[in-house]
Amino acid sequence: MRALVRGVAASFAAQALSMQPRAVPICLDAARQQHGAYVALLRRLLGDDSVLQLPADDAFPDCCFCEDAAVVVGDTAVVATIGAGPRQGEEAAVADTLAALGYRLRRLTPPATLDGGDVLQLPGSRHILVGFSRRTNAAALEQLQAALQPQGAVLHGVEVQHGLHLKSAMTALDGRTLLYADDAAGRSLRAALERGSHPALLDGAAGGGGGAGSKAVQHVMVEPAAANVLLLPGHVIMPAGLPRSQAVLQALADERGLQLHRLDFAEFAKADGSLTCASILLPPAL
Ligand code: CIR
Repeated sequence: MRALVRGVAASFAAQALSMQPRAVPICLDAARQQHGAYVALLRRLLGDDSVLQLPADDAFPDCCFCEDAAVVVGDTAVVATIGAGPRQGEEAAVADTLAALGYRLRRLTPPATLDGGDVLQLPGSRHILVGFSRRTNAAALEQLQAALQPQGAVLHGVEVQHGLHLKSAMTALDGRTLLYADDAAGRSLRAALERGSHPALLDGAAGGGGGAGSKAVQHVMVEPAAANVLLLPGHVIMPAGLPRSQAVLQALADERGLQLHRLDFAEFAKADGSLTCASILLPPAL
C-alpha cells in the first residue's frame, strides 16, 4: 500500500476552517512538526518509497487534509468536489498526481459535493459508508456508487447529525469492529447503523464471513478523539494523550495482530482535522 500526503500551508494556522471559533490558536511550527512525524511514521510503516508528498499550496490553507480531495478504490480515483467553497480547487493537484500514478479518474459533477472524510471503506469488505453531512450530499453518493460499480463497491448513506464528517466520529479497525466517538455524534451514528440492521453489517462481508450477520459486529465506544484511527496493513495509529482509549484499542489491536502507534495531532484537531484526513491510502491495485 502507498499513501499520498500533502504539506502544511503557511496559511494553515491563520486561515484553516473550523466549525467553532478557535479557542486556542494553531502554532504553524508545531503543526509542521506533527505533520513531519506523521509522514515519518507512514514512511517507516509503508516504506520510504511508498509515501508520496505533494507540496502545500498556500492559497489553500486546508490542503494538508488531502483525504477530502479524492476517494480511491482499486484502480479508480473519484475526484471530489469538496463541500466547503473556499477549499474547492485543492482537488486539482491531487487529481493530477493520481492520474500520473495511473489511476482511472472519475469526477463528481454538480450538484454533488463530497469530502473524503465522509467516506469510510470498511476494511476487507465491498461496503462503503458515506456520511450525509454539511459537506457531502445524496447526489455525491449516487455518482460515487456509479463510479465505483466496476469495483463491486456497495455504498450506504448514513446521516451525520453532529460534527464535521462521518470519520470525525467513526472509523473501523476491521470490517466488523467499528469505533465510535462516545459523544452525541458517535452515538447517533451507532444508533443509525444498529437501528437499520445496516446492510453493510448484515451480509457477512463485513462480519468476516460465514453470514455472521449483525451479531458479529463489535461496536466500540471510545473517547471522541480516539474514534478516528488510521489503519494500515498490520498497524493502527491513534492520537496520543488518550490513555483510557489507548487501553481499549491496545486490547483490540492485540486480538487482531495489529501494532498500535500513537501520534500527537493536536494542532490539526484545532482545525477539525484528525489522522485519516492527512492522507489518501492507495491500494496496491496498480
Ligand atoms: C475543513 O473544515 O475542511 C478542515 N478544516 C478540516 C478537514 C478535515 N478533514 C477530514 O476530516 N477528512
